Amino acid sequence: MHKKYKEELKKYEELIGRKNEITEDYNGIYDRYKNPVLTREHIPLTWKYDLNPETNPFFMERLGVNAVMNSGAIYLNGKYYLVARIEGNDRKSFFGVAESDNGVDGFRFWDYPILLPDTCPEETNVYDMRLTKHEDGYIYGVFCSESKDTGVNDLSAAVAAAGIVRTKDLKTWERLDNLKTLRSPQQRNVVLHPEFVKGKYAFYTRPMDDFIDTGSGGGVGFGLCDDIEHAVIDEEVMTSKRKYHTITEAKNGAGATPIKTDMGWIHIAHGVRNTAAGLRYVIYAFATDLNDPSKVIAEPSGMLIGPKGWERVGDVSNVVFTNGAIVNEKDEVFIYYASSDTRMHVAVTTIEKLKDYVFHTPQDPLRSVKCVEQRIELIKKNLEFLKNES
Ligand code: BGC
Ligand code: BMA
Repeated sequence: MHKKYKEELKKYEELIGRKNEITEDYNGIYDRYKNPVLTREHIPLTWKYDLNPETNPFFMERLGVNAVMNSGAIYLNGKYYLVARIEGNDRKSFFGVAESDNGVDGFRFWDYPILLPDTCPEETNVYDMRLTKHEDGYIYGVFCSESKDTGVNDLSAAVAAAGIVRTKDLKTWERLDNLKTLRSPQQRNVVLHPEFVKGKYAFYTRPMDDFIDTGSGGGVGFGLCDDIEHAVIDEEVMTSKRKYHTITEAKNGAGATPIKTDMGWIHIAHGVRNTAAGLRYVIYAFATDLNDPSKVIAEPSGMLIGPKGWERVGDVSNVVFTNGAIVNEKDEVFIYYASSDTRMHVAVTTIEKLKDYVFHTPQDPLRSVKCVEQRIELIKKNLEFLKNES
């Protein structure tokens, strides 16, 4: 055995064994944890090195990993699972299952990454899986399946579609047909709703005209389909809309699988605006009606999570992105989010707090003058409250 192997293994075990702690960063809405829950250093050494000194005398990485990010999340038999997007040094992404006992530290990858059934010969890259425990008994994974756009003379032109797999144990994965949306040429950020709606499978979609530009796509869409094995959506209605001069101006998309509460479905999504420094991604929340999950019933103003401190820096800087959250039996909510397409973090809250946040945070009045009025009203109430208290 190479002596470097022992050294690196020791570092790896120390990293996995490291306890996480809550940061001092307070907002009352959630606790942000200090250490990332997954990084590229969490990738097992066996995935990167050839351990045999005869064929790898320098103990060199043969297949390096660049980043671990945008992870689907699911709670099964008391354990917390992330199906992470792992990006090799070759830019291709793939999925791997990491498991933890408490959801905030100790995440360890299973021995092998997931080898998806190779059913789409044109598919070049896969990423950002959302996991849905559906009432039909399966766990579905919906992810972005990306192929080269051969219709134009541009080497970087791509087509994004929603790939669908299902499993019962995160070990054996069955690949179904990619989702077809008859009215939208491209799809990314598609999420399967956990329950049947009007007896059909229901998807949150993100209609867009082009690979990057959502174009006429107005926001997070919603559509029904009869057959999950050959999923086709005809009509997409709008749920959370993109709006001028808000955090969703350039694009928005569904994130974690919606969380069911007695007041409505809570959605944790992402919003994007354009800046001189590129696209800025933040996380926001909204709620939809229990009986009609496409109908928005509450939309708190602004972002829930924005990139902070060193989270701002990475492969694609100034980005936080979520595609997975877990609710445990104590009604604690673990929001998993990646920063700057580089690493995974967790912010923890509860169902009670999330409901209070979503239903009692004022809406965005959309204009500065109205925002000041909104804030003055709060200050006035507070100053009166403080006067009466003293
Ligand atoms: C990347 C994604 C990104 C998308 C749009 C893809 O090629 O892998 O991370 O979200 O392009 O920019
Ligand atoms: C996208 C997403 C993510 C990524 C983000 C920022 O459009 O689908 O994969 O985190 O861009 O690069």
